[in-house]
Amino acid sequence: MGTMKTNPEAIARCIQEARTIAVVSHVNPDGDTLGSATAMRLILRKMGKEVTLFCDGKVPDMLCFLPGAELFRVPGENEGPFDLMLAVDVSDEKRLGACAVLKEKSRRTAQIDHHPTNPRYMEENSVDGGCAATCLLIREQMRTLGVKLDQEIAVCLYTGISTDTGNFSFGSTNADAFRVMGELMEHDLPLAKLNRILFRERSREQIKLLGRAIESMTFRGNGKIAVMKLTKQDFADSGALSEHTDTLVNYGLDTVGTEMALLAREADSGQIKFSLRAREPKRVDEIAKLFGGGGHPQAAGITMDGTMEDCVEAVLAEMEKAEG
Ligand SMILES: [Mn+2]
Repeated sequence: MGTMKTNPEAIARCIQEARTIAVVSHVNPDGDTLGSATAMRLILRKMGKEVTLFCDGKVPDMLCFLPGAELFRVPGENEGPFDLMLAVDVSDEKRLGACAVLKEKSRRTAQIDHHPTNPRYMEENSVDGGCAATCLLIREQMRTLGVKLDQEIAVCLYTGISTDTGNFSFGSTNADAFRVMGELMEHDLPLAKLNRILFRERSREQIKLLGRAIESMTFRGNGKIAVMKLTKQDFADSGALSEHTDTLVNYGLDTVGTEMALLAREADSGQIKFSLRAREPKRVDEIAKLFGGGGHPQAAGITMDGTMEDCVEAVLAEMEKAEG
């Protein structure tokens, strides 16, 4: 991988020499990639550039407030050509999805990212694997470009910084994040309003489903494993969709005394889908692999065929072994 260092000067040269710029976010877009891209659009427009936003994936409802969120699209048949393609927060080429075609339609390619595993797949790569969010690197890039902050850009940058740091609670949160945060506040960042949208509001369906999930919670492994189950009936009664299960498993792990959590749900396909979580040093990725799943050490998933009871007992047996 070599040394991971940002190179805002090289990116600035690419930008200065370009007139038309394609800014690209990653598939299954999150707050950091969309915040980075929408901020970049505002920054580049201040420089008189012609900007097009691309993303292979729908902008989540929660992030539709971002200025320019409605402009994202998948590349069409006769797209471009562009002077520059700039990917933001895209950890590897596969995460470009259908936007990968823009590489051939752009005279130059560049990226800004903060994933330590980034293989530097563009011509110019400004990558800092130790940075908490790509939006922090966008702030650095603005200085090199000589573009000043304003309230709209502050909203975009805050979205990426706050979501990638778990609202300033993950281990990756550092002094840098707070220094930039201070600057954003000086530009009238509507903090309370954005916090409500990003971290508190849920749809009625999600709240109803949350109730079902919590009601189903039981404890195993001497109380150290929280177990939640959602049936097709729970989804039908609440009106929620399977995408609404996203963060529910965290309620298991947030219960005092637990070290691992499991949420199992009946998918429309009839299969059983698992979300597994663990608190360090416990891990769930190896357990997930045993059942053909995968993920990160502390957050993994599995899809299985079988009845809810059989599947849950099989996975729980392995989790209890790991709990020892
Ligand atoms: Mn990110």
